[in-house]
This record gives sequence, C-alpha cells and structure tokens, in this order.
Amino acid sequence: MTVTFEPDADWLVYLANPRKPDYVLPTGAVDAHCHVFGPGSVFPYAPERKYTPVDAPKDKLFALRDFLGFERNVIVQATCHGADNRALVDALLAAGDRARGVATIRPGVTRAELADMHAAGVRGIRFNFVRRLADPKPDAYYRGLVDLIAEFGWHIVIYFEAPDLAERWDLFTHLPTTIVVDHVGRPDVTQPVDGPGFALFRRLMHEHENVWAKLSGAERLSVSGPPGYDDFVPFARHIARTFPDRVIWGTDWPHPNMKSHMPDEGDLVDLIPRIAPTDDLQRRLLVGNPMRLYWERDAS
Ligand code: 0GY
Repeated sequence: MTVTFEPDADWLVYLANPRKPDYVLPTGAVDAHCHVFGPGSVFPYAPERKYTPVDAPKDKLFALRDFLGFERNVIVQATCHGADNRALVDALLAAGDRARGVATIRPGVTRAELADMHAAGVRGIRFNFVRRLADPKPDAYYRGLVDLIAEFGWHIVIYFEAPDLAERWDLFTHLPTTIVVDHVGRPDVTQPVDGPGFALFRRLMHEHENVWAKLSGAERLSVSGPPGYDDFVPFARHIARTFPDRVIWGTDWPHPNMKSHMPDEGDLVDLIPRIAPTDDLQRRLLVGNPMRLYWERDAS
C-alpha cells in the first residue's frame, strides 16, 4: 500500500522558476548544502519527524543545479527523514560523482550499512541540536556516534541555534574530526558583527582549526529580507575573509520551514560576490574547499 503524506498547512513550496543569477559561478562550483525530500510515496517521511514537507525529489534538485550553473551538490539528510537515509542514498547514486552526502545515523547502525553509505558518496554525519527539528541528546550519545565513523574518515556537520554554542562548547571543541557549522552558527544579524553575540562563534573558529563554517542561511537569518539580505552579508563576509580555507556555501534548497517568504535562488547566488568579494575567495568558497572536504578525502 502506498502511503501518502499531507504537507504542513503553512508549508512554503520552493519556486518553480527561480531567476537566472547575474553572478556567473566559477567552473566546478559546489552547492554544499541542499536536501532531497521523498517523494514520500517512495521514501516515507520518518514517524518521529517534526514537520511534513512538500516533496522535493532529486530530479528537481539536479535541474536547479544545472540551471544555476553548479557542477556538484552536497546533499544533507534532513530531519523529516530521520535516520532513514534511503532518499539521500538514492539521490547520490543517481548523481554519480556529482554529489556527496551527509547522513544521519543512530546507535546500532552496522559497519556494513556505513560502508554502503560510503560507497554511495556519504562523507559525513549531521548532529542537529535545533529543538524545533530534533530532540537533543546528552553529549555521550554524539561521542558514541563519532567512534562509529572514525574508520571511514567522515566529518561532522553541526546545526545549532546561537545560544546552544555555550551549552555544548565542551562537546563541540573536543570532537576529533573536521566540524562544519551550518548557517554561520545562526547569529542574530541585528547585532554587530564584532559584538558579544557573534564573539563566541568567532572564538570557536579562531581557536579550533578543525572548525569550518557554511556561509548559507541568509534567507533564514536576515531580518532585512530579500532580495539583498543586507544584514546577513557582513557576518558571512567576515568569516570568509578571516577563514578563507574553512568556508563553504549552499543554497539550502528546498528551504525547509521558511515562514516569512520563499527565497529565489537567483538572489541567493547573487550574494556570493558580496560575501566573498575576490575571485580567489570565491574559488575557495565554491570549489577548492568543498572539493577538499567531500571529494579528495576518499578513505575507501
Ligand atoms: C536546513 C534548516 C532547517 C531544517 C533542517 O534537517 C532539517 O530538517 O535542517 C531548518 O528548519 O532550519 O538547513 O535545512
């Protein structure tokens, strides 16, 4: 029997026809943060999910990749699929060498399951501390998962709200892998870049050379809003200039849980030269760094 899912009543759907960006991406650019959802009739959403999205299948993602001018995707497992990574793996296998993945795993995952995910292109796992998305666990839970992935050379993506950083500081600063922080650590962009609110995240990156940042999430964090997302730009630009070898960028398509508006990916891509103002910074952000992290570390 085919299961059908009713999306949340207030769910905003990705744009069918985004505009072509003015900014021309460098050859080999990677969209290093995006998702696939379902289709739910083939890859059912997880019973423990906190939201039910509109399907956002792999063919739509690949069409967007080609339209915007990206060469590759890093597809990140979203919480609506829990630790059932089948939709992710299906997309990775269909994309061939043009995609890598970040999975969600739970205790009890077998070595064979991890090896299969590695063969499909998974190179990391994600820990999600955002309470509206997942139920946070004690630190020991995450440390146990780290032990499971060690032999595969995977890294860890962490997603948290800015206030969580102080609470989880000990965990985050003692993880033995590369750590990638989603959406610049979700700063309050109404505050100054050099103010106390963003200081702890800046300190995290200054003191820990294994910590990277995703300069994504303008549409989530901005209060000034589209198309320029002006208040977000200084935060991302500060991190890009200070840590040019530890930053990556992504569209965050299909933009789950957006309530204020649905962004146009053309606007998001046009932020890139404002975040990374030189050709050199853009090539590191979009090509060199994500390639190093996801394609050139194959521990198979
Ligand atoms: C994002 C952000 C969100 C959702 C998820 O895994 C997820 O469900 O990450 C969010 O709602 O902020 O990066 O996609």
